[in-house]
Amino acid sequence: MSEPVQTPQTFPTRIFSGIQPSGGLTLGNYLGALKRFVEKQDEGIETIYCLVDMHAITVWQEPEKLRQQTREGAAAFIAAGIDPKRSILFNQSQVSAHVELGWIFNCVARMGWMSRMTQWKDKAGKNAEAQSLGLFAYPSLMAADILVYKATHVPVGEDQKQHLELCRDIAIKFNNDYGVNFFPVVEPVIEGAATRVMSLRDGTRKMSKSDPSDQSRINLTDNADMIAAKIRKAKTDPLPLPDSVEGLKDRPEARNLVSIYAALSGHSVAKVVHDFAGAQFGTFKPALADLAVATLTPITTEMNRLMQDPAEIDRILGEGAERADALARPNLEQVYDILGMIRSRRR
Ligand code: AQP
Repeated sequence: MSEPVQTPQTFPTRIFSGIQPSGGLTLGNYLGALKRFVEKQDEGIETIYCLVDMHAITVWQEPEKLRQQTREGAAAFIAAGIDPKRSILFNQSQVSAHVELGWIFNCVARMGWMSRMTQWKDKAGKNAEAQSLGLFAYPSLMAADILVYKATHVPVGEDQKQHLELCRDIAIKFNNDYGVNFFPVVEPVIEGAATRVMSLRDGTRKMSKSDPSDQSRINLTDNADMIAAKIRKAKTDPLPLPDSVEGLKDRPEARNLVSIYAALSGHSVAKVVHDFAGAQFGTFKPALADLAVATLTPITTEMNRLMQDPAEIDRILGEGAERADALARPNLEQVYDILGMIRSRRR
C-alpha cells in the first residue's frame, strides 16, 4: 500500500440518487426520496437519478414484472416533477460502469463492514445462508452508483444513512490505498419532516414496498378511495393529538401520521401539532386523507397517462443512459488506470 498523497481537488456539487424498481413506489419513497429529488433539480443543481434494477435483482424478480416496475418507476419520477431534460434519468443496467466499479469496490470494502449493515441483517434475518451474494454486496454497488459520477450529495431517506457512511469509508479507503484524492467523500442529504415514513399498521416498522401487507403502505398507484380507506384504517392510539411535539414521544403511530401531514403540507411538525392540538383521530384522519389525495392524485393520473406509452418511457431511459454513460465512462477509465490495468483495446 502506498503512502497517501493528498492532492488538493475540489469536487463540483453533483447529486445522485436511485430507487429500486422492486415493487410499486410508496408514499415513503415519495416523501423520503422523490419529492426531495425534484426539489434538488429545481434548485438548479446537476441531478442524476436512476432506477437501480441491478439492486432489485438481489432478491428474485419476475422478469416481466421487473420491466413493468422499472417503467412505472420512471413514470413516477416524471409525474412527480423530474424533467428528463434537466435531470439525467435512466435505469442502472444500461450503464455498465456501475457494475464495473461495483466489482472494484468489492475488492476495497471489507467483509466486516458489510456484515454490520442493519439492512442486510434485517433482510437476511436468520436465513443469511440462503440469501444471494448480491444482497450482501449491495452497499458496495450502491457506493459505485454514486462515486462513478463523483457525486457529492445524495438525497435519501433515513434508512439509507448507514449505506452512505459505508460509501464514505470506501471512498476514503480507495483514496488512501492508491495515494490519490480521486473520489469525493459524499454527504447524505436527509431532510424534511418525513425522512422515515412508517407502516400504517405498525408505527415502529418502516413503510416498505416489499411489506406483505398492502394495508401497511400507500402506493403511488392507489386511487383516492384506496388512500382514504387506508388512512381511515391506519393504526392509532386512543388519545387525542397532543399540544406539543414532545407529546408525540412514545406514540409512534400518531407521530407518523403527523409527520406525513407535515411533509405533504410543507409545514413543520410543530405547526401541525399546534393546528390539531386536542383533535381526535376522527377529525385528523379525514384531513390527512384529503391532503394525501390532493397531493397524490395528480401524480397517479399523470403516471397512468405516461404508462400508456411504454416505448416513450424506454426512449427517455435510453437517452438518459447515454448521457449518464458519457459522465461515468471517463471516470471509470481513470480508475482502471489508477489500479494499474492495461487499457490498450481500441474503442
Ligand atoms: N419509509 C420510507 N420513508 C422515507 N424514505 C424511504 N425510502 C424508502 N422507504 C422509505 C427512501 O426511498 C429511496 C429508495 O429506496 P429503495 O427503493 O431503493 O429501497 P428501500 O429503502 O429498501 O425501500 P423499500 O420501499 O423498503 O424497498 P424494498 O421493500 O424493496 O426494500 C431511498 O432513498 C430510501 O431511503
